[in-house]
Amino acid sequence: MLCKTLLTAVLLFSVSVAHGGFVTFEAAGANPAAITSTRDAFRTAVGGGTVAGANGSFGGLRREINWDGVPDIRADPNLMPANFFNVNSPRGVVFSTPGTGFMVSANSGQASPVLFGFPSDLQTFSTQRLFTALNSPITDVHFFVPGTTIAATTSAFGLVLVDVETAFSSKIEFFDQNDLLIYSRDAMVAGNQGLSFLGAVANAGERISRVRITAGINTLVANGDLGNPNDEFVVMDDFLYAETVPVPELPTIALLALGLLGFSRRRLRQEAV
Ligand SMILES: [Ca+2]
Ligand SMILES: [Ca+2]
Ligand SMILES: [Ca+2]
Repeated sequence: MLCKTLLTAVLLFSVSVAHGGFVTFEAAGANPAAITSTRDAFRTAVGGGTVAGANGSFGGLRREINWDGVPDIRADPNLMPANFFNVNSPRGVVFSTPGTGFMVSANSGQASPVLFGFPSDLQTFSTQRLFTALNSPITDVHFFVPGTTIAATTSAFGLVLVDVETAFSSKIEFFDQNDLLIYSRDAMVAGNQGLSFLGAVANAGERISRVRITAGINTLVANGDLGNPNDEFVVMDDFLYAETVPVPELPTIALLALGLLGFSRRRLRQEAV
């Protein structure tokens, strides 16, 4: 009986991971107003709140990163450390990229031009800073218990993309703890200088261990300098995600399961005798 219960629990868990769904939130348009109601609906689905507390926290239920509080010394032309939002401002995310690092754009009055030097292509959703990987369109987002190295997962992630002009150029992908792809969605086209919101919320208990953002095809090399002037250039603004939850230690679960199985086998043998 115990064996059967355990097996059923394992099967249910597997089914929910493999076949669960996500609710998508998406919109695109020429200005912030075009995507604000969709962003607000995403916020509501992940716990609500409109005014951030310390470290971008909304009541302990979700977080946001709008890049705007990053100090000048960590902004264009300087790199932003990949772990800035788990160390300097602990929000439970660390970035990686096949490229050469990360940059947030300058505020007006800094030595570097604003908007990464592309005022005719880019605009902000939240003023004034934007975010991008350098020399790659790919940013991977890894989740942690904020301020620690304890691996964590989230149940929802969304972001604002800037200047998506061609279909299938930009997307988000979610991976579970086994690095299996559990969600993928292309961003809506917003046109030159436009804004796209794209996010998804787990509705069947799925846990997101990593988010891969593909922002366009082009790459920013430095302020005003693209990898290929002819390719689709896309950068990012606000990130929104559900509060991270620590990953259960697998050895503990495995030991518990093995212990239960051993116990039930002993009982079965005893009953048979
Ligand atoms: Ca453009
Ligand atoms: Ca911003
Ligand atoms: Ca573009």
